[in-house]
Amino acid sequence: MSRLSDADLELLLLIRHFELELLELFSRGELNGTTHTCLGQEYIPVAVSGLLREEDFVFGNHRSHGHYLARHRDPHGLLAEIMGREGAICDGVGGSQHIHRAGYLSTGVQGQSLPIAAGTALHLRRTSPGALACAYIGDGTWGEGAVYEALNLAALWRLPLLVVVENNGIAQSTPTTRHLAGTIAGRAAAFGIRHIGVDSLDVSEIRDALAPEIDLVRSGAPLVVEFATHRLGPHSKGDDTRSPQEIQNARSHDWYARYAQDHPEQFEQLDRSQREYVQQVVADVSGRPLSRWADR
Ligand SMILES: Cc1ncc(C[n+]2csc(CCOP(=O)(O)OP(=O)(O)O)c2C)c(N)n1
Repeated sequence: MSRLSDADLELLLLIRHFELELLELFSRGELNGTTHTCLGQEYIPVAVSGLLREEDFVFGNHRSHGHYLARHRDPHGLLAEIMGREGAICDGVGGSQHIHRAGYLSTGVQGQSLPIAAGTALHLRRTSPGALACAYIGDGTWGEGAVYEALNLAALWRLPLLVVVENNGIAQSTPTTRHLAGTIAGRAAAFGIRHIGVDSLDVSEIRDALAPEIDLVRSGAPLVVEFATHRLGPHSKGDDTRSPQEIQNARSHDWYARYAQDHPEQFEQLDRSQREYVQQVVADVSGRPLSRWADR
């Protein structure tokens, strides 16, 4: 894999250790509800966020800790939100999935983001030419009708809309082959929308391939970028229906082990520092008082 800047590798490792610490907190009974980790998929928001600008708007989904951290690099606020502690991004009301902050919105309702992203793209075209709306969705979310209403208007109105598809081959417990007829590329083509497939794990390589395409989005040519990726963990908590072989296959695509092998010195140092940093975040946030709903 290409050698990354320390800043990019730190972000990758921040997301990885944040997710691992969340699972640890769950196993100690310190978190309520559920959570969807992006273990294995961290390189996607890291690669994409390097091509985004301050004035762009990012839409996340139910599996968005990495999307948020790549956008705002704020593990304290996110963990406080998830734990319902002081300093939470949305006063602890949104939790893991429902987060709003400048230039960023996530909701756990599949497909909900795309019509809103299309509307935001229209708004940005009028008020901030050159800015785009970027929405992350999974393969399973192509089963939602709202996706197609949004794609229709994005194509018709030439909206600066970037749809990032994290195709991890499964939606909760249903393999993509059992829920999706045809292809995502074919569905984008039906609207005359450009589609690019990415199967690389290499952040630099991905950015080189996407940079000129994302420039075109900014001038009104919507784009679907489909990442062939692998989910290392269960869908949320304790609901992994995959066979041991399927899980092993996902692990064999993990960027973490590959990068560690290719750049051991840089990796070991930054892996340690990010693990310790996230442990400090956990200690700090866990010790805070409960968050209170403020007037907004
Ligand atoms: C409208 C709606 N229906 C069902 C759900 C329950 N649900 C949450 S995530 C999920 C599967 C999502 O699969 P995919 O879009 O492939 O994303 P992934 O979880 O693989 O990242 C389902 C069915 C939901 N959140 N929203």
